Amino acid sequence: MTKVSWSRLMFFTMVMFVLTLAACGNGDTSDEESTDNSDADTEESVDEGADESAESEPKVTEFEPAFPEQTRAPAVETEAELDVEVVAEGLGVSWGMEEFDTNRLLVTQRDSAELLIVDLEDGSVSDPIEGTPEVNSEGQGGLLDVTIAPDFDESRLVFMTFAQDIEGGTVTAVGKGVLSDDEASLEDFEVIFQAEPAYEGNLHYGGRIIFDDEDNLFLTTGERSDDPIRERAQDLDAYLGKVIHITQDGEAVDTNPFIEDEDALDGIYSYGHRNIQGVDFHPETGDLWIVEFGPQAGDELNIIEPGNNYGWPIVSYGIEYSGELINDGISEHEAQGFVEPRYYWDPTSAPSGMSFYDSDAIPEWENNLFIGGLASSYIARVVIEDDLIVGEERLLTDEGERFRDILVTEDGALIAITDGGKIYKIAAAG
Ligand SMILES: [Ca+2]
Repeated sequence: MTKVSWSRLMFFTMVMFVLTLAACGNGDTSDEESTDNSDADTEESVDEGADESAESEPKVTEFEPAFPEQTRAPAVETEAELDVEVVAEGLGVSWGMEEFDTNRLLVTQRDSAELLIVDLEDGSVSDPIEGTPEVNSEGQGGLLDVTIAPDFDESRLVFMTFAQDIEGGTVTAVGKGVLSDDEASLEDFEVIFQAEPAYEGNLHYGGRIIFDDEDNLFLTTGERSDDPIRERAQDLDAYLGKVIHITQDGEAVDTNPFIEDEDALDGIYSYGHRNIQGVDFHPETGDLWIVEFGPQAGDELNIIEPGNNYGWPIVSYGIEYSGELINDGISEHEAQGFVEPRYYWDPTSAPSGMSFYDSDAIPEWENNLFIGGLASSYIARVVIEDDLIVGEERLLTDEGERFRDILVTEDGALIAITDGGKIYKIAAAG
């Protein structure tokens, strides 16, 4: 295991800020994948007087927020002493994880479609679990998220999302299988849901899943990126660009908002989203929060309510990668009949997986939201009061990693997995 000094992490923050700007400004149309070479000349030009906070960076767009707290929150800094440890490294793109047993994680490998068990105490990594599904691993596809059934201790049910080949292209699919007692295989794996229509493309699968307190699943999808398919995010007869609410058998939950609407798909819970890779319930309010990847800037934090339209691609606080305006260049959501994001980023935070800190192990972090950044190469800590974002901090800025997913263990450690195949553990010092 490798120990990383926290002060050293903070020292190189500015370096990564410069790199982030370089990565964001390159006009690459493949947002998620754009920065694989961005770490090249890292350790140059440390500007000691620099401020790396969200509030002081140059903006990409001319848009103004609908309310003052909607973007560029004041910088905050964790006061507690923290230990940062690389628990495991050398893995592939690690996309999703779940703590299925105390300090033991199920971790997906996106490209190889492997499901692994990682022990946080000794850093050991298991052989791949047999019985995982066939995936399409082109582009942003592959084996994506993993979670366990609420009654896992009895049922041993594991749920996963993945990009699947079907007639007409690929879809975001959800499947489930039973983890064998020896933890070596997933048995009776079956696909329970496919977010149709299929599309011949390999971008924007969304793919996070989370159980609610009635033991049903929320699934997030993407709108498959390309113009015009992305316009299907607005359509209620397509599962693209949606939050979807299904049972453990893949059926629509019978309280869903469009059940009575014959022209709408029953599984849809909310719509008008771009690419949602982060979802969690606020520990205090119980609200469902998501983070969605914007175009160039305009990544959004949203509180999801049933039946609501979040506006993509009609309105956005971001612009096209080409620099052109999106649609008519309208940012304000509410005036156009859409839900305003609670928060948005300009420039981008390239947000992927996220987790609320629902432990008291680090008291000042309680109910804060932690979001993994890809091209941005940091973990965003977001402080929320009364559903307003009142502070933002950037963690692990000098690591040069693309942070793909975040979880908080039962012991209150913050775990981050990366596209570079590392597993970080951040815990209170001592
Ligand atoms: Ca929106």
